[in-house]
Amino acid sequence: MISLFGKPEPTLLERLKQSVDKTRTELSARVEQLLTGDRPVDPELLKQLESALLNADIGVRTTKQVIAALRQQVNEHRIVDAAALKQELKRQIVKILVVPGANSDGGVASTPDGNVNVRPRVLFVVGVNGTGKTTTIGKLANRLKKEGANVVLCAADTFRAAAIEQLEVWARRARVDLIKQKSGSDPSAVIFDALTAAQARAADIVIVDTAGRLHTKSNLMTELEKMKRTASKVVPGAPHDVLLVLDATTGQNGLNQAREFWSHAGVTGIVLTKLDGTAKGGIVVAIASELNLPIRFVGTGEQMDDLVPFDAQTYVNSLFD
Ligand SMILES: Nc1nc2c(ncn2[C@@H]2O[C@H](COP(=O)(O)OP(=O)(O)OP(=O)(O)O)[C@@H](O)[C@H]2O)c(=O)[nH]1
Ligand SMILES: [Mg+2]
Repeated sequence: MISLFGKPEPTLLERLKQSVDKTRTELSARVEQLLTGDRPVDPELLKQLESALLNADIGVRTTKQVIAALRQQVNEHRIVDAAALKQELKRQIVKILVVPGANSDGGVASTPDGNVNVRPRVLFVVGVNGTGKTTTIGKLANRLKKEGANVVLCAADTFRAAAIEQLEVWARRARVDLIKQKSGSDPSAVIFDALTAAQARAADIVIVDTAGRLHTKSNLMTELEKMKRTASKVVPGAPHDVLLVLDATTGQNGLNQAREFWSHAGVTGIVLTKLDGTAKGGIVVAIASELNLPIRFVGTGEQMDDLVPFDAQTYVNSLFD
């Protein structure tokens, strides 16, 4: 693809490669070191590989699972050299990352059962404060708008000062509508307004920004439940998607957040942000493996276009090749 300035636009693989640069140096340089040349495939090699995976935040459980699968194949003489071991390592990781429900448009255009006719689709964006929810919504709105969707944003983070203004800036940039009330209003009331307005405007999708922090943690989950109930009263079946935004730089801590939101907020997919600034990109694998949740998008920077639909094979290639 050629951009306006005649410079070739980076491909998905190149962009992912740039963004996982740090993870790559950490993980693939070590894997590369271990798995090239004619090193014999022995228990010592598997042990070193195990510690390389652990360092990239793939997680203890997932690492053990991958290493066990590799060890079995080594024992059965199905893997005889380092190159074959690397191929099988990649295959195992892709297998973990391919979760039902993941697809190329990030899944936001259709319901999990593939029904694209529900209108408006309602998408909640949740996560702890500062992970990148509002930014992701801006990027996503821009993306969907470019694809021709009629997008409405809903400013349901009424708690943090300036949250509404921040979403307004993104709505202007992406040229989409925003429904808001004044700061401090009941988030569920804003959702009610937004969904009613979206129906009147025949919108295709409503993206709901939510607060990352309230007075207490139990408040946050209770509030989310209330917001979901309100949404379903206006649009039956809503929310159709609950995307959890996780900051990749937090590593294993992200996994704990994911667990909590998963059990309380009915998360249907993950957006992993700030992959451009971390050596902990391996957390992607831990999340997919432990929660069986699809990674829908990854954030690769602070600009409007820095959001890429997640593709397992491309991701693993960007890590290892
Ligand atoms: N480098 C990088 N920065 C990002 C990315 N996504 C978001 N950010 C930055 O992260 C910071 C927080 O982003 P917000 O979108 O405000 O996060 P939030 O989750 O809405 O925060 P709260 O509303 O306070 O809960 C901002 O400075 C963003 O520019 C990303 O993919 N890469
Ligand atoms: Mg926000």
